[in-house]
Amino acid sequence: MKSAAVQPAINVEEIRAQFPILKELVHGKPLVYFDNAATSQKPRRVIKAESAYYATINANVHRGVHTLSTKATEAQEAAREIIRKHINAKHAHEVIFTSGTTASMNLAAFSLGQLLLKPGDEVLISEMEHHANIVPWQMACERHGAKLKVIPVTDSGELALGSSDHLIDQFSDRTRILTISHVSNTLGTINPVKELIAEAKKRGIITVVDGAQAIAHLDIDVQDLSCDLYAFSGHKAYGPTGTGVLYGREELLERMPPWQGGGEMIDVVTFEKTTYAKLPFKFEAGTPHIAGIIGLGEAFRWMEDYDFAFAKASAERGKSAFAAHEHMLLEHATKELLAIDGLRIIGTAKEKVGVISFVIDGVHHYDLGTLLDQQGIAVRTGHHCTQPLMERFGVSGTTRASFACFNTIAEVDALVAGVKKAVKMLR
Ligand code: C6P
Repeated sequence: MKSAAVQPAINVEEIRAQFPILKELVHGKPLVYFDNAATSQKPRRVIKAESAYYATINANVHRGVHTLSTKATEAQEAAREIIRKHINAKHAHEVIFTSGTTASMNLAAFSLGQLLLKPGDEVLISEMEHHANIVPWQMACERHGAKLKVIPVTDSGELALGSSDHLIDQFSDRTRILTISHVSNTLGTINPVKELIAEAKKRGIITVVDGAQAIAHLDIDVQDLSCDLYAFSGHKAYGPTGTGVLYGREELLERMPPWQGGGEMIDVVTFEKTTYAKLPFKFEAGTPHIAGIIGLGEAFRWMEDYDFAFAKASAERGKSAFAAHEHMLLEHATKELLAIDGLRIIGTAKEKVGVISFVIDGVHHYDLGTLLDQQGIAVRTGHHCTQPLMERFGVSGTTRASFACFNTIAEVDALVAGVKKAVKMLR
């Protein structure tokens, strides 16, 4: 393992060489991919691991005694173990495979709703949540007669946590669940989730973290955070689409009822009654995305090799070489974009990952995104599945650039030049 003190800057060219898609041309121009918050690109190792499963060991898992099924099961469970290690969960059975953060949140909201919510109870979220961390809880509240309460967001895009001796003024004696994003997909804000969780715990409130935008950028230690549940998508962390995880603390998962019924999640089925399988299988009904999960395991091995290994060994947990590189890109982009007349950044929190959202007077984000695409530059435009947050900032949408380890300063300069060119054409 490398130590933080001697950690060299990452070798971006070496990293770029591992992403085949970066050689693609878009409209005859080299691809500049700045839509990593929507989905990251995949290194060759991940693509190979997924196709090797289909080419050599394709079989269902936990179902057969034959050789291929045993090999597929071993490969899937090895992925579970590498993810356990990466997020520092106590047990591998606390890692539940899902199809992504959306599925993880629906599982959490359905099951915790059944377990905890009574009429008049409250679920606390924030104004910066992605729809995946709003709608499932709204549905659970409707089912159980509970209320959704919302922590507001400040002008800089941070949580307005109150000024009294309570860290969060919004906690009440009816709050049962706090569910909050670790990092905002639209603003890039890193929320103080560890402190929030500590406050919630003092009051016996169950805590859920949406880690979709944190998993590829921060060093996640679920025991250190002390959260009850932590959700993320594999495809935002260099892994395949259709993969995700819900981490849960063992004692809570044991108490939570299953979300979906079907094969593999049962112990004994009769027409009168079904008893459920042990963790994690109680929450994994049906055939999983085996190839994807194996690819996801390889994505975590890849991140461990190239990035996080040093962070785990350092005293300064939470820092990673990728994050430091992305932060440098963020600072450069912020400085250069702010020099453009009429451009305003939405989300200026002190603690941010490499996400930059902006609006420009007299320029529609959709037109800007289209003109950038013609220059080979991929950004996301629109509301980013955070409509209440757009309303808070009084905009219909933004243009968002989100950075990954393989992006370069030259690409940021191409974005800035592209924006300037587009503004001239559109104004
Ligand atoms: N945000 C974005 O462009 P899924 O789609 O299930 O993998 O992830 C949902 C999700 C949940 N929470 C947060 C904070 C997210 O950012 C996302 C996905 C993408 O910002 C697609 S909308």
